[in-house]
Amino acid sequence: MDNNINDFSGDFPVLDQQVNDERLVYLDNAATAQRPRQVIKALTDFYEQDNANVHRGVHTLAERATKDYEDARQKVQVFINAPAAHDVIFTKGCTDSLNLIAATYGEQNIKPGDEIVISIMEHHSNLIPWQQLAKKKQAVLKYIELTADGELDLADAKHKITDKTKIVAVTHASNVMGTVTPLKELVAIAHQHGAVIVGDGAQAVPHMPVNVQDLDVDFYAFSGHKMMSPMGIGVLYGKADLLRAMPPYQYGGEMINDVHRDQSTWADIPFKFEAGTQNIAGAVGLGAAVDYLSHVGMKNIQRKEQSLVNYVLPQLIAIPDVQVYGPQLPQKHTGVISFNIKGLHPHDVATALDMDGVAVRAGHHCAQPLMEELGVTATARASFYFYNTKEDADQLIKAINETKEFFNIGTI
Ligand code: C6P
Repeated sequence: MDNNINDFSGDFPVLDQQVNDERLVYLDNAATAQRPRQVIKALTDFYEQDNANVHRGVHTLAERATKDYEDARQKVQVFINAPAAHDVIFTKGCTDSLNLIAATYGEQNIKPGDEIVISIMEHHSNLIPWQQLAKKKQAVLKYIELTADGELDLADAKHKITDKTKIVAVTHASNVMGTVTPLKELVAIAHQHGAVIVGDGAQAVPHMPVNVQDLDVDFYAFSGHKMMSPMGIGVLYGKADLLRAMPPYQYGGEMINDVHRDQSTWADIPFKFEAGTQNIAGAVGLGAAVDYLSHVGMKNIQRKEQSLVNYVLPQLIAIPDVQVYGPQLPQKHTGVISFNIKGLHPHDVATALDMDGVAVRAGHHCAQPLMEELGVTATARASFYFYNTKEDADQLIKAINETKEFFNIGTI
């Protein structure tokens, strides 16, 4: 185990508690991460000192709030290496960002007979917007399939992406199997065929260095709350020429240039896509989360999570009657691990683990087509973040063994 960046316990007040008389082990980070004191303080400071609406007032608080908000945008720009701050649009979250692209770029560019290509491991947020757009426009929705060990099948992607493809939309990391997709290669294939490509970074940005210019991705979406910011704030990155050519998503205050009785013109990016009062405090909190993550270092975070997976995955796979879905090799995994215990419903597993203080998610994880592909209706899912420890992994393994014993699994 890499112990370099092991002790963050003091920074995360919520982790310092017992549930059901056991030490809390929070392994539901793919659903939402916990917030460090630094992010909570940034929020409190904003509300106690600077709170005002942005881009509207000339009074001191309005100017401070505007600076805080735009500073947060610049922090995100640097964090993902976007070419300019105006390429970073604040949204409500990853779901909102993906819907924005479908409702604007998709509406404008998809015609009958065009093809949209996604993968079978997509979260519903990167599936339903394209499914509904395809239906509305009489376009064809195609799915890139998985290899036998749960990775995105690049050969199938080469086959599915054709000159008829107008949009490719693929997750950067699976929220079910922890698989990292070859996004850069997919970008190259999509561009060879003249298609734009959308990356869903919800499970990637919090866990690994992401460089949108190096990926050369056209659009990239992610949520703040999975990277320790407040909920209700997210990001859509887009290439400026594409964003400028797109129609607005919503109409209202602050997204306009001029409004007359019969016609209106739009503000430049990013404001064209930020109609109405935004989640200003959320953006400030996201900026603080970016500061925290940058201070720890995304490479360090990735290394720490990898060492946790190296430690826990082989132990999990070795437990009789436990099935792990997706890649079985730790180096092919993020900190997300889905599993089932033979004969038990994942909800019962999650409830039993909670009795031992271990918080995991159970269900279809908003990826029902993937569940169908895996031949299950649901899984239990443990998802690690850099503040988790080897002791957390030990408590998970112990709790799984106790759950098996409690339900007499493997003893008859
Ligand atoms: N996945 C999970 O427990 P929102 O809900 O907008 O913040 O993020 C949507 C989303 C999009 N793509 C991927 C790959 C995701 O994992 C998620 C959110 C959570 O797996 C909640 S369902």
